[in-house]
Amino acid sequence: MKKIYAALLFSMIVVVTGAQTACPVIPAPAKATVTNSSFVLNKYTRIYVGDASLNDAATYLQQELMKKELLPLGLATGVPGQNTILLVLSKKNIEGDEGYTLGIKDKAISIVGNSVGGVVNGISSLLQLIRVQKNNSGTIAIAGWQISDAPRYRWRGFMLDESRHFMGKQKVLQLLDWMAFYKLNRFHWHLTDEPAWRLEIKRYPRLALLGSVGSFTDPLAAAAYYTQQDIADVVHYAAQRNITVVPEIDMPGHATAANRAYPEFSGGGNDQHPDFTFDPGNARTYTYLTNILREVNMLFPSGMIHLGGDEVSFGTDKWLQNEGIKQLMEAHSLKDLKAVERYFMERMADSVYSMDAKLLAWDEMAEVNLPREKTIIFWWRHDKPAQLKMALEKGYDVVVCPRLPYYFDFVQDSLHRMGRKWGKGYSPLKDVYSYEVASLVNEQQMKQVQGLQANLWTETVTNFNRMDYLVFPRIAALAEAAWTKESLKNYEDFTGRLKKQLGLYRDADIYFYNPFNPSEI
Ligand code: TNX
Repeated sequence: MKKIYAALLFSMIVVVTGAQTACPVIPAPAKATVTNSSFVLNKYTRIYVGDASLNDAATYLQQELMKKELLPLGLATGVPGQNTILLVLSKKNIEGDEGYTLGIKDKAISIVGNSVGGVVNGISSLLQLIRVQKNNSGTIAIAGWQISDAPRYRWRGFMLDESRHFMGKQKVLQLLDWMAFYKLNRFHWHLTDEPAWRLEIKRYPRLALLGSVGSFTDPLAAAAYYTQQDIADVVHYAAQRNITVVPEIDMPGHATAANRAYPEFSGGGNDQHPDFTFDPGNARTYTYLTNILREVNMLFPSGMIHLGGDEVSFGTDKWLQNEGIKQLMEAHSLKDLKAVERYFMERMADSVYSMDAKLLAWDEMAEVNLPREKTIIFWWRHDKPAQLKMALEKGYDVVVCPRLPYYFDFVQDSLHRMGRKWGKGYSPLKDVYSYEVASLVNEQQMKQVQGLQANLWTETVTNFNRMDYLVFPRIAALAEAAWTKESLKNYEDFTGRLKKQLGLYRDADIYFYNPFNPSEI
């Protein structure tokens, strides 16, 4: 008798664990079990919104089902009946800040989140289950699942550089759709750099009007920038999808386009990088930049501004001949140009903090002394782990985005010519998936690691196809690395689930790289 029980128990365990790996969702949920039910989604299905704060989440679900499933679903009025998708807020039995449960039963689907973001994440899991299971028969029957899920990291980011090449609003909204589909929740928008300034600033109109002419590959490219209305639209669209938009206004380096519009604030550069820096020796530079940041802070309600701070030394050749800088160095006993850089950043940091915003910056700025609770450092130089360690030792929160494997301008396959590679350095799907920062960080410091981010620099990204080819399918691997606990990560299993996603890319006209058939284009 005992033996029979043991065998029964064993087969139940096999069924349960088997069911977990079979869940097709990317990123893999913390817990997922198959149930015997099946929900039929049709045009009579209604969406029940359990709390007014979930209206935007409902809109996200409605828009997606309209676009891809051609189902214009209405909202339920009054007490929810059968054939309903319920969106509910509750803190009970749900982990983390953005956790959720998703239950698919015969008569109803319930998505319960412990926050609006949690509900959005539940919606994205549902959308994935719908899309990878749907056939062409017209009816959409979704197999029963009971999922209970929460993210590993709170920062699951993607950065797009639109200074080097402008992609435009429609492409950005499409990117936000895919980010939400994979539960990425931070869109870092690199809007200013050497070739162009892409953001309207009302107080300094020439920034957009003159600064937005040109691109990395074509100095004569027509002016292209986001109006403040465009920004508001993108920020709202992102918020509906649980994505916080973080603007980057790079300084004091990478300032060439701005200096073209307002040369009086230029600190010069060199032949390779003309007018690369803002002028730290001119007191009016600080007022000018602070005025810009005030508008930026109004436009982006994230309460975070990324000030760059990278590669300043590319353009400091003329600083020692600058009278203003010489005086500044004397007045504040600044010994060298690094000290001037630090002074500049500390002063601009005060402006950011005075607006009640957090300051974000690249890892060069780990050297600056800033308040830890208001600063996040982005570690990008994979060949300089010391910089990451310094940031952590100083107590800063950190976002981890090492060039290899998280710079998506590096190619996915050593044979690719679209994009960058350095000798053997490129970023295959597997590296993006498998990356773990733990070997560089002690357990205590892991609490300061906010999460992971991929950065798409666009020097080589001249059109949408090139962008898609670099982003897909690595975005899915990034998402699982940032969402799923290490103990549940499994590359073989991931690639099995990924195969189904490629069909979705085809349906969406995405020009993706197929890792299972590298010669396909
Ligand atoms: C370094 S990463 C940069 C970018 C370039 C990128 C190219 C960083 C903070 N600065 O300006 O676009 O390399 O991979």
